[in-house]
Parts: sequence; C-alpha cells; structure tokens
Amino acid sequence: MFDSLQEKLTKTLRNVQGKGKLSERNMEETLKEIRIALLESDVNYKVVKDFLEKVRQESIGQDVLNAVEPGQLLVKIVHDEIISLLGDESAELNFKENDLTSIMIVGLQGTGKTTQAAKLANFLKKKGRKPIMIAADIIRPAAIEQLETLGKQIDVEVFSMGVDVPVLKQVEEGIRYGKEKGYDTALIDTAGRLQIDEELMNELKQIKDLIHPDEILLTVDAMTGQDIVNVANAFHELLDVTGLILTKFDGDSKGGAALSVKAVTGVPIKFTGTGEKISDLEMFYPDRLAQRILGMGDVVSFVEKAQEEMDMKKAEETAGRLMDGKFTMDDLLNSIEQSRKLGPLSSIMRMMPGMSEMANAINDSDADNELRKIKAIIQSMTPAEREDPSIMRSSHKRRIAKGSGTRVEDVNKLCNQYDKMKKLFKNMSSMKSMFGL
Ligand SMILES: Nc1nc2c(ncn2[C@@H]2O[C@H](COP(=O)(O)OP(=O)(O)OP(=O)(O)O)[C@@H](O)[C@H]2O)c(=O)[nH]1
Ligand SMILES: [Mg+2]
Repeated sequence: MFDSLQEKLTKTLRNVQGKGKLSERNMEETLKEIRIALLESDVNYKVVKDFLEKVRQESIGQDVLNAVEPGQLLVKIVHDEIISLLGDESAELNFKENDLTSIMIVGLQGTGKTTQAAKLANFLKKKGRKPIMIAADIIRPAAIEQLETLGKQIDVEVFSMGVDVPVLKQVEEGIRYGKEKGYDTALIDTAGRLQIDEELMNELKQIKDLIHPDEILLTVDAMTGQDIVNVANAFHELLDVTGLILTKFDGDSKGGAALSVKAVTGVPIKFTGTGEKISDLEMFYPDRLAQRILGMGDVVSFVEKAQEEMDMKKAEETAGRLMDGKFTMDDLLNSIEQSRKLGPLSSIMRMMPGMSEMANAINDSDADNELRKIKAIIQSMTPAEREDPSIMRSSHKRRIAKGSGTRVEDVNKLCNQYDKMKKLFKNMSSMKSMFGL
C-alpha cells in the first residue's frame, strides 16, 4: 500500500529539495507532479484539488520562493497538509463512565466487521476493559459461529440467541445481559450489506435508535478503490458514523481512496486493520502515516528545527536592539510577524492579565486587515527609511502609500505609532541603565 505514491512524491520532492532557489515555474511543475501522483494513486479528485490549493496558499503565506531552503520548506508544507488531510490528530474511542459503552460495527459485506469486532475486543481487553461481543448478524449462515470461534480464541464472551429471534430483540437483550454481568463495553457485530439494500440499511438505523450506541464504527476496505468514498458517505448520511476502521491496510492497493475518505466524509479514522490475525489492529496516527507516505521525516524535522531557531534568533536580535534604545521599522515588522504566528490577536490578548475585555472588543478580521496594511506600508519603504523613518518627506510618504495601496494618512498613523513605541523603549532602556540592569 502507498508504495507507488510514496515513490512518486518522494522523487518529485527530492528534485526540488536540493535547489537553492525555486522559480514560480519550478513550483508549478512540482505541484503538477504532486497532482499526478495523487490522482494516479486513486485519491479522490476533489480532495486533490483542495489539497493542492492549500499547499499553494501555504507556500505563498510562508513565502517559499524567497525562503533560505525553498525545496525543504515545500516538503514540510506538503507533509503538514497530508497530516491535515488524514485528520490532524489521532481520534480515540468515547467510553461511558460507570456504564456499558456500546460500539456498533457496520459496513459492506466482507469488509471485515466480524474480524475487527474480535480484534477490537482483544485490543480493549489488553487495555484492561471488560468487553462482550453481541452477534447481530443472523443473515449469513455461520456468522454466529465465526464470532464464537473468534471469541473463544481471545476468551471474550459472545451473546447470541440463535437465528430465529429478531435482531433488534437480540441487541436489546445483549445490552441488558452485558450490563447485568458487569461488562463495560459491548461490541455489536452487524450483518454485511450491499449499499443498495434499503431494508438492511434501515435495520441498522433501528438498532441505532434502539440502543443509542456511543460509537458507530464503519469498516471500509482499503482495497476497494474510489467507490469507498461513496459507500462511506451513504453510511454516514444514514447513521452519523463516529469513526472509520480502514481494513486490509496490509494489501497492495494504491491507497489513495483510503486517504480521501476522512477528507470527504469528515469522519475520523480511528483504527487500521493490518492483517488477518487478531493482533493486526492498530490505532491510527495521521502523522505516522504521513511520514510513511512521504518518507522524508529527516527533512521535516530539519525544517521544524530551523524554523524554531530562526524565530528565536530574530526575537533575540530585536530584544537586543530594543535594549540599546534602537528600534527600526524592520523590528516592528518582525515583531508583528512573530506575534501573528501565535494566533489571532484577540486570543493572544486574552492570555495577558487584564486584557480580556479589550480582547473581546477586537474584531480579528479587522485586526488582521490592519496588520496586513502595516506590513504592506513597511515593505514599501526603502531600507534607509525603515532604519530611520524620520527622514521621510511628504513625497516619500505619497510614494509609500501608492506602493502599498494605502493612504498617506495610514502612513502617517504608522509613523506616529512607531514614534510612540520608540520613545517607550528609550525610556525603558534608560530606566534599566539607571538601575544598573
Ligand atoms: N488482509 C486482511 N484481511 C482481513 C482484514 N480484516 C479482515 N480480513 C479478512 O477479510 C475477510 C472478511 O472478514 P469478515 O470479518 O468476515 O468480514 P465481514 O465484514 O464480517 O463479512 P460479512 O459478515 O460477510 O459481511 C476474512 O477472510 C478476514 O480474514 C485485514 O485487516 N487484513
Ligand atoms: Mg461478519
């Protein structure tokens, strides 16, 4: 799984990685190759489109073309976007406290429901829980025996009333029995169905309405290809699925469809089935899979570290200059950019004592616009003007306003703010030297 995707992505990104500079053309070519790699691996076309748009936006935002290591930064951006495609963080099961947690397992025929029910029971048992399995498949001959055989292997009780009692009744009794016997988790193995089979789909809805399960896990076969997305959508529409189990993850399919299913349905992937054995179940970690698909963990951690160091260095430099009573427009720009990385202005202010009221009054999109304006103005200044804004005459200010798409009043306003801040810092540093700090 993912072999060809990994090979293609890695090759494309290695190509740009060594480049000291990236041109817009290189960048476009790289994005095109990524697009082809994703589509050829069966990733849903809409998902591919969104994915590339996000990579593009992020690359503009982080100014990839002018970065010190453009190729490596691009690798990092692609890596992060794959993680966000897969779900950002691992999603845990929801358990009830002091009551029986019920987990319904649903899915198309042969996707691995019964096997994953046993795998999950085994997984939970190892975590110290007390699971029971309820057989709710009375349609396929031998389905009950299959579950019972698996139950014996892992020493987990299976509740069943045979094939002649209606399913709803069995589930209701099973839950009652589970509570009575002091089990803490019930895994309900439902019958396999073809999506078109309305009657069977309705049965699932009835079970849901009867017991209000804490989790409804949908097994999707990673080998299925594109259709997996439609299937998942159909189940989710009817049942509000709470998690996905991607089964047959050990297979040699291209894997792209499995990558798309979270992005399309919004349902988190909770587990992967990685083989036929009971122990072949893994919790799903988006970052680990992203690492596997990209195979470039070294580059990613390098960029992360470099970014951190760069931020630290800039902050130190700015602080040093402030202490010396020097403060340029570049410092102002730096500190704006640093603080923007922390998040929206209002949330930063909320963290400061006594600022919460003011934070509430801030409209983040206004604040964002204001900051963007300030940035544009400073960037339209010459280096000399940034170093010492007092040299600016009216004609300079008109030029800057024009260059930044703002008004002369805006430029003047910024200069006033700058003067105030500079004075403040000067006072601070003279106070420091007065006290011998
Ligand atoms: N390779 C691989 N095989 C799996 C995995 N999970 C299940 N299987 C196999 O897939 C086949 C079907 O599994 P079941 O658990 O019976 O599937 P089901 O969804 O319960 O099937 P029905 O009840 O008939 O709808 C079995 O041969 C399993 O051994 C997996 O993660 N990897
Ligand atoms: Mg089954």
